[in-house]
Formats: sequence, structure tokens, C-alpha cells
Amino acid sequence: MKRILTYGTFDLLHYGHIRLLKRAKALGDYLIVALSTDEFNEIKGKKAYHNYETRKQMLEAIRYVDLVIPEQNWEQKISDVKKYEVDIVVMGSDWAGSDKFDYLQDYCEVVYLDRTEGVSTTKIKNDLKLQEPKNGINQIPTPKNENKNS
Ligand code: C2G
Repeated sequence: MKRILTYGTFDLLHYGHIRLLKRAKALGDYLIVALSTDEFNEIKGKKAYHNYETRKQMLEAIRYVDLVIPEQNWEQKISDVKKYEVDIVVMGSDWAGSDKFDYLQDYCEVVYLDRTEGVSTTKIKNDLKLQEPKNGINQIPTPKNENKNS
């Protein structure tokens, strides 16, 4: 059984994440996702919209994902690969050549899959901000006054 491992925050889950998970699973039989904890996100300088537990439940609902484990620091990857007997670590191409993953080639295969263009959690947040009404208040239409005589 070929075991795959990937890492990430997976906040505001989008089709770029799903495509990555789908292609990662297609490389083997069992996909483990090491999900960044809220504390680790602080270290990464990321503030996720959804907390760890919510992001974990969303990932566990995806058919390609077999197990979700916490990613708590940069240093855990070698022990993760050994503990879960990982054959391939898969990441998006934005991580290609980074010192955060290439060294794992001494312990398992490392595969970088093309990042999905045109979507990212940051883009989603920025696009939603742009759609807010100028006065910043969500206009809730007030019901028309039914009784014309009052
Ligand atoms: N991804 C992708 N296409 C996108 C956005 C993300 O293929 N449009 C991939 C990323 O390359 C990554 C995974 O989806 O492999 C998760 O992305 P993020 O949640 O942004 O993860 P990141 O912040 O890169 O965290 O230790 C490594 C870090 O935890 C990785």
C-alpha cells in the first residue's frame, strides 16, 4: 500500500486544495494530511478564518483524505514520514525547491504538483472585501410598509 503525506493550512477550502488532494491520492492508496494547527499558523504568519477543528472536519469529509494529523512545527516531517511509513510527500509547486521539503528526499520520494492558478485563500478574502458595499454596512432591505393608510 503506497502512503502519501501532504501538509497545509487548507483554510476556506477551495478547488485548488481539492485538486491537490485528488492528484496526491492518485499517486498512491492512502493519503495523510498534516494540517497546520492554529498555533503553527501563527508561527507561519497565517491567520486562518476557520480554526483547526473546523478545517480538520472539512478535510475528513473529502473522499481522497484518509487521515488528518496535526502539523505543529517545521521540524516534525522526518518523524512523520517514519511514523506513518510514508512513500511520497506531495506539495504544490509553490514549495518546489524549498528547504522545507527537498531534504525529505533522503527518506521518501518528494513530488511537487502544479499549483492551481487563479485561486487562493488570500484571493478569496480580498475578492470578498472588494464586494462589500462602499459604506461598509450590509444593506438589509427594509420590508415595504404594507398598510398604505397608516
Ligand atoms: N495549493 C495549490 N493550488 C492553490 C492553492 C494551494 O495546489 N491554488 C496547494 C499548496 O501548494 C499546498 C496545499 O495546496 O500544497 C495547501 O495550501 P495551503 O493551505 O496554502 O498550505 P501552505 O500555507 O502552503 O502550508 O509545512 C508546509 C505548510 O504547512 C504548507
